[in-house]
Parts: sequence; structure tokens; C-alpha cells
Amino acid sequence: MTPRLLTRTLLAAALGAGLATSAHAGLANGSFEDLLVEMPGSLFVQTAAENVPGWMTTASDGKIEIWQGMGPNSEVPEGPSEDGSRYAELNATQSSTLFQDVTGVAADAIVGWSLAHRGRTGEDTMRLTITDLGEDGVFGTLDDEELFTDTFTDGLAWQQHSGTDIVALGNTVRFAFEAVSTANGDLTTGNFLDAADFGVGVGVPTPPVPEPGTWAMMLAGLAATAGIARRMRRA
Ligand SMILES: [Ca+2]
Ligand SMILES: [Ca+2]
Ligand SMILES: [Ca+2]
Repeated sequence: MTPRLLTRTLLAAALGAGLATSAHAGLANGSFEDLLVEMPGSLFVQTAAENVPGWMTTASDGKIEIWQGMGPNSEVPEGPSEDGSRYAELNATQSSTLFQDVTGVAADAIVGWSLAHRGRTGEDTMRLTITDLGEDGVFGTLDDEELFTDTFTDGLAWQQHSGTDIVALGNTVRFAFEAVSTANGDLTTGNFLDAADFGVGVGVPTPPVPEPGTWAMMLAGLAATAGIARRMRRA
């Protein structure tokens, strides 16, 4: 390996270690970035759930509402997304539940969840409910067991919420979001949701990213390595 290649390889390894993510994602399209309809120039779209991969709704018209942020310097009062460029509003046109049914979580596995939530015109409140569907795998029957439920009230800034200590029962699990209240009193306008995830390893604090000082030391070390290699080559 040439000195230059060695330096490059070490640098790539250092950067890779800093960027690695480890969370196992149980949700599909939890950040709402994947969308099968165009939304050129539009702020939001109310579209059939099948156009939003991974997600389902109890709304009788089957519609899910997806918004796209305009970036951190948005002129739009509703503002940018928390993750990527898109997010969802709970309730497109009617009060309903936005959900995913997750399979393949082993019995006794410790699972966690995370999400980002904010209000649209002021403080909005949403509820997250995680339900084991029981042996019949059907929601709303007697063998259902609620594993977790909580409400979150947030203002106009995105807030991260997470939890880590849910014990799975080994059946299909429903991960469900509902609007509880909105600042303007209309349940169909408010409660923005982004960056939702659920599964083993989700919600656990990620290993600390090296401090800027550490990076500087690592880069100085690499530069020294390259310098030694250059001197060796000249010798
Ligand atoms: Ca997103
Ligand atoms: Ca709406
Ligand atoms: Ca059931």
C-alpha cells in the first residue's frame, strides 16, 4: 500500500466510524421521504395511503397528508421538516389513526421507539399507542395487549421523543399515531410527525460522536503518518 493510499484508507475508516448508524428500523418510511406521487412546488398533498409506502390509515377516504419543508430558511410559516424534506400531518381530511403493523419482533425482545412532533399553529397534542395484536394478529380483538401509550404536547419547534423499555410479546405490533387536540381546535389541521421509528435498538442513545478536538487530533495523527511515509520514501 502506498503512503497516500494508506492515508486515504485511514481517513475513510475514521469518517466511516463517525457516520455509522446502528439502529434496527422496524418501521418502513418512518421519515415520510418515500412518496409515490409528485408534489412539485406544493406545500402538501392529501393522497391515497398506497402512495405513502409503509403507512396505513383508518380514515374512511384512505387519505394521508404529506408536507414538504422548504429548508431551514423557509418563507413558509409551517417551516421545514425535522429529518429529510418531508413529514406527515396527522389527519388528512378526517379524524383517524395513522399506523403501521410491524411483524418479526421476537418475544421478550426489548424494543424502543422514537419520533419527532410539533404543532402547526401553536401547541398540538398527539398520542402514540403501541399494541401487541395477540395470537390472532387482528387489531381490536380481546387478545390485544397495549404495550405503551403516551401523549405529547409540542409547540412550533420540532421536539424529539423516545422510549426504550417495551418488552415485545412476539406477535404483530401496531404502532399508531392519533391527534388528540390542536391549537386551532380543528383535529384535521395540526400535529406534524416526522422521523418515526420502532424496533430493537431504537431510542437508545447513540455512541458519542468524537468531539471536534478529537477529530483534529486524529487528522494531525494522519498527517504525521503521511509525513513519516513521505520521508521514508525519500530515504
Ligand atoms: Ca422526513
Ligand atoms: Ca389535514
Ligand atoms: Ca388481536
